[in-house]
Amino acid sequence: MDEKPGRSLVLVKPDGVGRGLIGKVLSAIEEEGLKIAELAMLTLDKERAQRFYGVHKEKGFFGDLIEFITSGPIVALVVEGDDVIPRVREIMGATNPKEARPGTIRARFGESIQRNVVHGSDSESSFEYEYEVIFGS
Ligand code: 3AN
Repeated sequence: MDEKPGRSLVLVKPDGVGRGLIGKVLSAIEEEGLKIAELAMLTLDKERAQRFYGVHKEKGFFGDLIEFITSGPIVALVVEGDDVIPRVREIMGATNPKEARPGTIRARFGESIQRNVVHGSDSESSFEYEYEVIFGS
């Protein structure tokens, strides 16, 4: 029996939406041969943003991160495909755009470790959690 394709929760963050980079992110995903299965534009409130980034709540940058991710609309995607989680992370590049491999989304468009245009799930369990926060009731 064929295995179900994996899923990753991808966000185009407020910097990416504000700078007109939605299309570039969608293209990079589609050109990788991955499928966009769900798509929504929304603005996170503080409570939902804090839940989304719950694993980082003890970090010094948490307040800034919440401020930033709630600063404007985001585009949330469910991306499907084989090995989707590492493949999305590969096309996004490292968290810090200065360390991101040339050609990746963050290397091309990221301005800083915070303003790095995109988010992608780092594991299947993160996907399940993030999907519930963003697309759940
Ligand atoms: P990634 O999104 O690459 O998985 P995480 O999960 O370590 O990175 O961090 C989540 C988000 O928190 C990052 N996308 C970035 O916006 C922000 N972040 C991570 N580390 C820092 C830091 N040292 N200073 C400011 N923001 C950070």
